[in-house]
Amino acid sequence: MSDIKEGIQNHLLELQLEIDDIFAKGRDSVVSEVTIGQIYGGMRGLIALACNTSYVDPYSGLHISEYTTDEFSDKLPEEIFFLLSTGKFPDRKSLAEFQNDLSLRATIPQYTWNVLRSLHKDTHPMTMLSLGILSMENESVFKKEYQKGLKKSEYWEYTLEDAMNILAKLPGLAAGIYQIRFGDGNLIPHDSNLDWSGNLANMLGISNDKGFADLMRLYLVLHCDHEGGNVSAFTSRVVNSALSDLYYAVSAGLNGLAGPLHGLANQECLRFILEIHDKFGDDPDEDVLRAYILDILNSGKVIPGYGHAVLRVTDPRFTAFMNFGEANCASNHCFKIAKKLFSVVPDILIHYKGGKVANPWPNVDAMSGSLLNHYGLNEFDFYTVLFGVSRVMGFCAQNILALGLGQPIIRPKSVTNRWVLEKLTVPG
Ligand code: NMX
Ligand code: MLT
Repeated sequence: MSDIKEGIQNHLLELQLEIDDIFAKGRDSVVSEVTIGQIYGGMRGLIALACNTSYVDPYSGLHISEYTTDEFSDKLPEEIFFLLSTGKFPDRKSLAEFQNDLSLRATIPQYTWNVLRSLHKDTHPMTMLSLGILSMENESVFKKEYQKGLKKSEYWEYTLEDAMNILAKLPGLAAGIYQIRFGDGNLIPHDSNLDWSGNLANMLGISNDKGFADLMRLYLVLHCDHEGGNVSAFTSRVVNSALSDLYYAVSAGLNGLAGPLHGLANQECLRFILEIHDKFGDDPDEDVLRAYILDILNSGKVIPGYGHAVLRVTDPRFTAFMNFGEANCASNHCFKIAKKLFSVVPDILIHYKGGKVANPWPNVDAMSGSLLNHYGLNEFDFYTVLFGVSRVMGFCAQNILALGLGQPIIRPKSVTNRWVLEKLTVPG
């Protein structure tokens, strides 16, 4: 048995013991009540899911296992996937075994390239990523084994197989999409001497600068997971809870990530920064910037990269990117504008419309595009693909653990206005 599989097996046993203890102490205890406002308001703040890969604290941000963002941001993405799915970092031997296994599975079938090359030239790279994964669905080991007859306790093992196959192919798939959509269509081959993010950096063929490879590593680490309730992870889990295999679930999650209020915000951020640059130059006056931000708000648009459904402070992932920028691209014009926005936007959002914006602080998307711009990755339609490559680690780990813990199909109850009105007039 591979070390990662053994690690997951052990983690599942620990998690199951905790759940047994929780159930023994109070299976019927109430931990959250739902208001009518929440029913109509996207269920924000409603505690209704268990997810053990990661946890987002409103004030200290993303935690994976016991580690804060600061404490894991110097790791490799492969180590992070190990942590998400086993609760522990791998030792050197387990890491090498895992990386080697990924390397052996990296080949992408020709039919996937045929599908991607047949699309309209303006197809969004996120559509290509989602479709690329979905095109390989016939390869699902889980599906084949399920059709033969699988015990429920074995679901997670074959889902891990699918996860390994999908993760292994992601850097090549993403880089291939970049070449087909923005380059000359020639693919740079996978290099088994490079690690997961090193391969992505290399196959993109954008920059040989070590800083770019370092940024890809950091990028793939910081976007890996954000607990269970964000649009893409939740979508992926709901789809997989019907036992649709991981290819369906990952593709579905990516479709959610492609929305401008979620992952696409990173491309919107750079678009926004470039607009500011075009209008006001390298070093816009803060008052001019304030007036511009207010104009945007008054036209009914959101300020991309600001706000969050859970966080109530500056996203530590933003801070990690800003620190990287200070060290590696402090003179870049986009980075300087992103920094200036950080000193101007929160104060405006705090006071905007009587404080209706719950979190005026920047999220992960407010800074990442400026760093990519510095290294010459200027096709901002591609940015969410990078987010997606990383976030698939979270989708995979969340689904493996949920299946391993025997979680059932997800099916909350919805109600009609009439039902709510009756509930209000006839309480109880
Ligand atoms: N600019 C303008 N208005 C905002 C912003 C913002 N950045 N953030 C929230 N609001 C508004 C929001 O539209 C809502 O207005 P209304 O009542 O008129 O519908 C009001 O403030 C209350 O919303 P919140 O409860 O603060 O935020 P919510 O939980 O609904 O949404 C986001 C969270 C992240 C969707 C929201 O803050 C947003 O649209 N931000 C900009 C897009 C963005 O950066 N998304 C990336 C999120 C991170 N990611 O990578 O996925
Ligand atoms: C994420 O990383 O998924 C975003 O910050 C959105 C969220 O957590 O809701």
